[in-house]
Amino acid sequence: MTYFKMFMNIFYLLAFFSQQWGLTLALNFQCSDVNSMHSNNQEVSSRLRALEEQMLQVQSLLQGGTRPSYTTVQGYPEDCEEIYKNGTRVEGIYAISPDGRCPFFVHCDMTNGGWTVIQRRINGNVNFFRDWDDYVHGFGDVDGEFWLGLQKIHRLTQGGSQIYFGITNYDDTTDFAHYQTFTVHGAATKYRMNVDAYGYQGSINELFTFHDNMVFSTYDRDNDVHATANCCADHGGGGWWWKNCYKLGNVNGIYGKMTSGGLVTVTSTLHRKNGPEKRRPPRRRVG
Ligand SMILES: [Ca+2]
Repeated sequence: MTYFKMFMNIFYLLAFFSQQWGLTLALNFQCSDVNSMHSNNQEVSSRLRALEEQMLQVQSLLQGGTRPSYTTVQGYPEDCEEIYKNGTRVEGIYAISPDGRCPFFVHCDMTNGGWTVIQRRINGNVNFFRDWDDYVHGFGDVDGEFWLGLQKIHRLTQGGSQIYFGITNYDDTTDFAHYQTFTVHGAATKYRMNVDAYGYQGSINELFTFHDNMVFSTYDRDNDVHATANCCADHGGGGWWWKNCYKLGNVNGIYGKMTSGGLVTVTSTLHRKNGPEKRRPPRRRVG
């Protein structure tokens, strides 16, 4: 490569990043929810991670690859799966927009095909004993422990999604539970959740459909169906689609604490990914 070509390529890279950085800043001014989960330092870190993804796309372009074909507003990918399918394999933080509205940052797990992580607990540093507003808007750090927030989870899952629970038990053994159908509805429904056992795969018995069609509860919003108990407050204070009270799970409960009546977890991760088909599969017949 001649010096001239190298200079032109570097100039092109700088121009592209300048354009993308400006776009990100402009969008952040318009979208207050983008900033809700992050301190200033965390935001700078997240933006740099997002730029890493953009850099990989530019490198592909310079090497004769195809132009990125993200489908949503102003070039933001719909989710981690779309980033993965465009050739990126680097796990980390990326900006996405699942519905063309304000983009936000997520942690992408790229080891199994591009999963968008919606909850993560790894060390107990983040308090999950939170009120309704925190569970709606999200809390923690997407580079560490966090709950992404019901509004964003709704935006991610309303078109159809799968969910995968990666679980580390109290005795350090691991389990998983993978559902083909998972949807969280909007605020007007109190973020009602639907999950289906059709196609279930897991190392544990199928438990999550116990919570099918439940609305979300926090310690200050008792929306469970238990007439006398506040399931959330009585089981560690973590928000969930409580029923009367839970099977799977208390994944937002007290970190590392063995609790009665449910799955014992110290680490759990939920993912979102587009389902192989958008239509809801038929319910499995039970007798
Ligand atoms: Ca109750």
